[in-house]
Amino acid sequence: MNPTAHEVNLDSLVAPFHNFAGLSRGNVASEAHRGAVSNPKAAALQGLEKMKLLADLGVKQAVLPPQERPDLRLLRRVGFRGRDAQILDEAYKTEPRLLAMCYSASSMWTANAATVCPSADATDHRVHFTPANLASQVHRSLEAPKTAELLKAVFPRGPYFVHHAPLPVTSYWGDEGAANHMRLCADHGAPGVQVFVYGRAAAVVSGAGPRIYRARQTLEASRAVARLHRTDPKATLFIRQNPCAIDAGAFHNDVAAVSHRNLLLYHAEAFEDGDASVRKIEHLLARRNVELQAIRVTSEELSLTEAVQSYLFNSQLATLPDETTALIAPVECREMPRARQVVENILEGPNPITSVHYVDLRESMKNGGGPACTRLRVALTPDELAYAHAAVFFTDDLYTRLRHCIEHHYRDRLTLNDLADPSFLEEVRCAMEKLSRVLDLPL
Ligand code: SUG
Repeated sequence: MNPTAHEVNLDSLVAPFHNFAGLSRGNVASEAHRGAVSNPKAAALQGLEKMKLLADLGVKQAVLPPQERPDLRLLRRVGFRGRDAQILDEAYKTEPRLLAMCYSASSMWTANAATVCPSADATDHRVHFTPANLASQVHRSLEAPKTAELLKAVFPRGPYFVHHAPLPVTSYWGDEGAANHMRLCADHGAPGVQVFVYGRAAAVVSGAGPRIYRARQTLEASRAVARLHRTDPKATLFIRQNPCAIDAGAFHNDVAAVSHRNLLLYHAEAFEDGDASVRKIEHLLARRNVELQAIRVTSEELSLTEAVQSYLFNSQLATLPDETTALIAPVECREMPRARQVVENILEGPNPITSVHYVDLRESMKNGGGPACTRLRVALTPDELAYAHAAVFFTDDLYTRLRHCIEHHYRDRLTLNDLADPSFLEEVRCAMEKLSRVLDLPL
């Protein structure tokens, strides 16, 4: 037990080529904004301001650089030839959707970067990382190799950190990372309960699944990650997302539920067997002498559709220095009267949440990414924290330098046609180089 452990929030800076290509099936916001004009500058500043808010609230915050795109290597691998400009031109003319896949800024949703197991939960007492293969979609599957490299750079191998390879990239092991994983505990440094939330069992052919969309996370992937992370089987649970929630647009569990320490904020329709899942979590936590504090929001209070529109359950929960808990909710929750009412009820209810901060992440939200999507939580003891790459930790100076970079090197208007422009590629390369210097991480 290490009660002084901290939870670090690792966010990725939004890339200068953030765009709306409508690539994600089952993600209603992404599909609805296909072809819209994006504002990469606003997107990056919105993400940065959210990081600053968390840092100012006393949460340990760290930043990853965006991943380099377009993935020209992939385009060459599938037969495009010539100079970079020719490849862009040819791909744009013949397979514009493929060009958009290679130019996606999707590494900004760091909750999907990996699953992390803190040392308190691993039987070998080390911190385990498994980058998510994101096998369900081409544009996201491109992220895993670089994610693995970045995580190794930030959490160097040695006495504390263990890095596993992403699971094989096939739909059998579809792995979406921490967005389909919850950890409940009394304190970040105390042994907790690991909850893997899967959408489908790849090995089971029959049975009722989502009717409209395909579930992304498989039980097989969740089991593999739990094995790799050496979690205690007596403190590990595998529960299934409600297929109806997936069909309503909750493509990841974190669109319908969020946990923090012993707190679970969830929609009554989030899990397939409803409250039986929550009782299982409660039972395992009780074995650790921890009492679950569950906040259940019913469909009468907020329908699944409203949950997906407001992204209420994609709020972040953060323990403040005075031990109260803050809800970091998207501004959409303030604007939708029924979501706002739920927030107000939560603030008045018998639970540790006493404050709300509404954050504007509209650019990310238009692609289906709310506050919780943009961060990967890593619980670290002081020794583990001291071993991590210091340059990525948020300071006022880092904030100022990143802000300067965004203001000078990011466009405020980007269309899908711009992706074919070789001068835009030059612009992107220049911005990426500057960012990698600020964060002292390789491109
Ligand atoms: O995988 N959107 C992402 C959003 C990920 C949200 N993450 C969590 N819920 N943790 C996705 O669907 C849209 C890209 C586009 O359409 O261009 C996209 O990939």
